[in-house]
Amino acid sequence: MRNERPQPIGGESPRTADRCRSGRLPRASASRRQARGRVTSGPVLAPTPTLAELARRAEAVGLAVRGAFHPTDDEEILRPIGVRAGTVVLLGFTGSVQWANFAGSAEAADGLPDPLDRWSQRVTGALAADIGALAIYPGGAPRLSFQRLAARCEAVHQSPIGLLIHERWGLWHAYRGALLLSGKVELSPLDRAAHPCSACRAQPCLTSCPVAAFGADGFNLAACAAHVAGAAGSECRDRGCLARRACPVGAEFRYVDEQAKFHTAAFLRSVALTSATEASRL
Ligand code: B12
Ligand code: SF4
Ligand code: SF4
Repeated sequence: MRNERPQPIGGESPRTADRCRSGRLPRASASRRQARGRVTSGPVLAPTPTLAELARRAEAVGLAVRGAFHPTDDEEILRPIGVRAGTVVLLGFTGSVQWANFAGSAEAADGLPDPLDRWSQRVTGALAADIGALAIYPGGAPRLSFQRLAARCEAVHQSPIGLLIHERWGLWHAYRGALLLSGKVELSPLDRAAHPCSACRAQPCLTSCPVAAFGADGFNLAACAAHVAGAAGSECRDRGCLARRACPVGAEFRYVDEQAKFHTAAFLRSVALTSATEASRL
């Protein structure tokens, strides 16, 4: 599949969006396969929405538009899914602004695994189906780098602790999905604000972790996870990563305790799952 040329998007049905959401590569219809490299005729496409219209629709389903970009015809970031798009629109959370939309949802209350992923897929999938876009997700397979997507869409920078930092939201933001549209949404040039970390001499994020998980060799995931899961880790476990909380940028957007606790629990589950998978491969 990787060697196939990217397929264009155009007037996809909800089923195509479903296939993409489920992690399977979207397959082009016979007519689109024949007309590789361009968006074909076929179903009448809805006019390409403006970014303001997309922001309004995203807000209505509980998400924020985080930015957008026009990928190249052979966009490296999208190569794993073999899809060609006119515009990629990134959706996500900023601080705790959208948290209540999820926290009050059926998924948050049903006791089943991965409630936030399921909520994100439901609301983003419905939006994608509405506008004839494909939806992709940070947890999808094949895995796409949402941090690299984000760097193309909005003014974010790499922080010393690996997370992307935004001049307004600081380290308090995340990505919930992206819409791939066939048309080119009109975009203003990206205003690359100055890197917030360049004005931060003290770099408290690097010295606040009780187990010094951010060292010269990168992030010590095992040390972090052991601490967070242990008796001494209640501060990280219940209120979120101390290193992240030490950052002065966007401090007013720090996650509310309920949100921080939810993410830390998800992080621990994900690390346990990864270790179990790796162990079963040995
Ligand atoms: C797998 C993954 C992890 C794994 C990383 C294991 C590993 N090193 O492989 C684990 C479970 C450890 C992890 C942890 C966290 N992650 Co994470 N993670 C992802 C995920 C789903 C895939 C990354 C990937 O494999 N990409 C594919 C490769 C090709 O792209 P890449 O950009 O080179 O990927 C690397 C980085 O993303 C890095 N990475 C991922 N998360 C983190 C976190 C930190 C602190 C660091 C240093 C690096 C790092 O690991 C990848 C492989 O090297 C992405 C979503 C996505 N699809 O991008 C989120 C993502 C990168 N994670 C995110 C977050 C927020 C976290 C946590 C802070 C979650 C939390 N608790 O709230 C924690 C950090 C731990 C902590 N102490 O708090 C956000 C980052 C947002 C931002 N502002 O930059 C993302 C984009 C998810 C999202 N929905 O927004 N994560
Ligand atoms: S504490 Fe300073 S160096 Fe660390 S992420 Fe925040 S601004 Fe950047
Ligand atoms: S969660 Fe706690 S242990 Fe893990 S990196 Fe953050 S401060 Fe360190």
